Amino acid sequence: EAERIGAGSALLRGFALPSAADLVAAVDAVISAAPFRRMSTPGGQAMSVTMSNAGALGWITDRRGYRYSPVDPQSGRPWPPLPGCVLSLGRAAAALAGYEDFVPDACLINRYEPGSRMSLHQDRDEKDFDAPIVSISLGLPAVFLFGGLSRSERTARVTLAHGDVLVWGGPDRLRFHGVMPLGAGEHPVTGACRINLTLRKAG
Ligand code: MD5
Ligand code: FE
Repeated sequence: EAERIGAGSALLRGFALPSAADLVAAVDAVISAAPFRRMSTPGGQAMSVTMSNAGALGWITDRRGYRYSPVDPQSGRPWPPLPGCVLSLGRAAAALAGYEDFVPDACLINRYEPGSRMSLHQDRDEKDFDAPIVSISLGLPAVFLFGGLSRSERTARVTLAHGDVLVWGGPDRLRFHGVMPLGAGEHPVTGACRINLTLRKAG
């Protein structure tokens, strides 16, 4: 069932399909309190992906750098709580991949429209690299790039479709990765976009 991407990772195809409607409703509720917004890199470039967060901590970027914040800088209020259906799905996926005690405190929500992409990077803003990251894909498919531990290593590509769940941990936690520009399309559940939820232990 689980496809091994690397020694510490597992691709669970369709694992989120049974709860996809609940997940989309949960995202809608989060977004009504903390709308998707376009953030800028420390260098001043607007990202093409729009983002929001749920949980005790949320990932943000601005001129001062990349970091986690307990409050939404746009509202000054705490991020909406982590939805129960997201938490239970993420914990179940982590357990299937061999991470029994995953207690995420952050959920970054990325929204890709046609043309949106994410360039090759590592996720290094979390305190504890021993905890895995669980990624849930909803809506339009995307080509995901996963590389090695150095930027120059060649990347492999895997298509992530609606309902796919990826768990990254252990020796794969710090791999370089990115997302190719999203193709045009219309998905019955999300419309003309891809939504990616990443559950993290940030603090
Ligand atoms: C996405 N998001 O599809 C991806 C899914 C991000 C991001 O990359 O930072 O918001 S998370 C994929 C991931 C996380 C941690 C490690 C690895 C991949 N990896 O080692 O390849 O929007
Ligand atoms: Fe990332």
